[in-house]
Amino acid sequence: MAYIGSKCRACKAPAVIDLPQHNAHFCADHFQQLCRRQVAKAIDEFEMIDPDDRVLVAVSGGKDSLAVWDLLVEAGYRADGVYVGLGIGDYSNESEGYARRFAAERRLELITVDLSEEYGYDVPTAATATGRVPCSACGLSKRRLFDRAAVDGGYDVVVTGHNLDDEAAVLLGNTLRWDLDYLSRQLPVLTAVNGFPKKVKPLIRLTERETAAWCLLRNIDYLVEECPIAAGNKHLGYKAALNTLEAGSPGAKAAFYHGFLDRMAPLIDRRSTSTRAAANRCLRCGDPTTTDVCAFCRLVETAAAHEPVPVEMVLPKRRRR
Ligand code: Q46
Ligand code: ZN
Ligand code: ZN
Repeated sequence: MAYIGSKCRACKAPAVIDLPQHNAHFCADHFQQLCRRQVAKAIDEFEMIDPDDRVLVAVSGGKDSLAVWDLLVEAGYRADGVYVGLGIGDYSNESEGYARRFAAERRLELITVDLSEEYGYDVPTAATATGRVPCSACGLSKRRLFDRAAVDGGYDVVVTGHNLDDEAAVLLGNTLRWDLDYLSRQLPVLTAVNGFPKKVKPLIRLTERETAAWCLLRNIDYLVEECPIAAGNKHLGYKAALNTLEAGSPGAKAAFYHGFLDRMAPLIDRRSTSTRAAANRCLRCGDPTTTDVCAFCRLVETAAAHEPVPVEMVLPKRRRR
């Protein structure tokens, strides 16, 4: 995959990737060094992980979560993985296979949790039962199950594979609505509070093109297919808009997101009304909540009482046969 005639900025060997935001090409070795440096910089700058922390990586079987797990293990962190079976048809079956193979080939510990077995519902059923877009029920379920797995397993920190594209897209959505509450919570580190584990995003300095290239160069086999029920997820449109800007102004995406973290986030700090810090306790599960029964317990009650819904019923219309 060498770029014909292009040379690595660091060593002048044939380049395998061009990074317009760095105005440079890199060979395989120097590209990997750049990825390691970017992850180490994010971890240091935001005090994400201590060297002796027990780390739990939320793994989906996609490129980002497998790349961050690989990068952390390579850097010497004690990192296990957790995979949540969401019941999204073949997509879930395949993604679990990728996560399991990655862990088995590297002799890493992978915890698996199945939403249907543990709580009696899956994402298609939850989306239908609540009448909301699938990502809403899915995100809430994943957050809770990752938190639970971390607390039950005695882990110090939960790592997610959110990359620069993900974070910039969420930031654009929050900014378009000037949602100060969400903006004030959009930080790459959530501290441990009220029994919730610390959560961090070490890939905020890498784009999804870079995490894909990392996987390719490191022989990491990942699920390329996107989630079939992601439609309705506005972030896909925000990502496309940012990619258009980036094509015309390389580095715009990073400047937008990191400028927010450097200059805007400190100004709106402490506005957050996150349920993580709420004083009330859920009557069902005992977790912090601003209402009597937390959003997750309400979701479980609604979804588990509903007839199981096959994934085909929640596919966007253009994907149904
Ligand atoms: S798995 Fe779940 Fe994602 Fe699919 S339903 Fe949405 S949130 S898109 S990362
Ligand atoms: Zn080089
Ligand atoms: Zn609850």
